[in-house]
Amino acid sequence: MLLKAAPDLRWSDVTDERLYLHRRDFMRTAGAAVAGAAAALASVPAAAQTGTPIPNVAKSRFSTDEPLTEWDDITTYNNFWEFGIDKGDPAKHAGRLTTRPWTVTVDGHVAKGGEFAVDDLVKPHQLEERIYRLRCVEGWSMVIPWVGFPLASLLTRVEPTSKAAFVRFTTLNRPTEMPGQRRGALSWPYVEGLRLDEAMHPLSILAVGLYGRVLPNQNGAPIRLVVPWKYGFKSIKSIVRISLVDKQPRGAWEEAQPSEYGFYSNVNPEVDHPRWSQARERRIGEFFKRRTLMFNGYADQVAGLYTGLDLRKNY
Ligand SMILES: Nc1nc2c(c(=O)[nH]1)N[C@H]1C(S)=C(S)[C@@H](COP(=O)(O)O)O[C@H]1N2
Ligand SMILES: [Mo]
Repeated sequence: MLLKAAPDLRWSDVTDERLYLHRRDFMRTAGAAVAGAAAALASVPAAAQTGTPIPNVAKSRFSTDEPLTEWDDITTYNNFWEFGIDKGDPAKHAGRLTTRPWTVTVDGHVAKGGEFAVDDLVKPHQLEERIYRLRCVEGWSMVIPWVGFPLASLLTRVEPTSKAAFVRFTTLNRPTEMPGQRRGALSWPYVEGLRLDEAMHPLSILAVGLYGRVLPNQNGAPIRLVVPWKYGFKSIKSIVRISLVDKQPRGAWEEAQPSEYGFYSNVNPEVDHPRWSQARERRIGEFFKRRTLMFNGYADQVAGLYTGLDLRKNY
């Protein structure tokens, strides 16, 4: 049941802005995949691809229609501790990260694992725009138009075996390009995990872009996880390994502070962080705080994953 992308284009192909807009118009009116090749500039260095428009992005019924957070806020107010702990550090330092060549190893309890060049990993999948709320455990939130594809379509492809119960994700470990990794703020590399059924949920995506453009490094290029009903730290950036495992993985934050950060990390306004309330949040760009919603507003879609689980204990 894997979706096929239009075979003539790669998500990382370089096209110029007008061509991109024209393609979108054409798709809207013709309602068909666009034929013809993009002006691919294979020799353009990876870093230059950041911000490049991505062709053939479909709309998704899973998007919220709330107003979008501005590009400048999404790309300059970041948590990516590999580049420093201040919100402005990732935008300052992540430009140095080399994102090609980049391989993602898929291993563990899978029949068809391996080491994949990131573009090969992405290519078979129909890219979609997914406008999701993101709620950081620190008490702020954004509305982000990601470009990505369901994690489930990748997992289905690699064929998890019956022993696979969880998915463990690992970020790149490269202190030469990630100055934060030369300090011990967290234990590196950053790791996060999901239960297999959470990973297979249609809302869980791997993102490669935002606002229709190749993902800026500070947002987790070349590929990052987005799980919108969980606190933002579960949405691990710059992934190099996806492992199907039988034991519940221990994430970087759980490792650092197990009394404050649990495995589930579902957004829950009724369970306070030990040092602050989680009842309200500040939407970046807005002045007044708003009420935080259970499962970040995705309860209708995901509450069923947790029936029978005590969400106060399993925070
Ligand atoms: N590897 C890695 N992934 C990470 C983080 C990090 O420090 N390192 N921070 C997390 C946190 S706390 C949040 S809120 C989101 C922020 O994503 P954004 O900067 O794209 O909004 O990324 C998450 N993914
Ligand atoms: Mo966060």
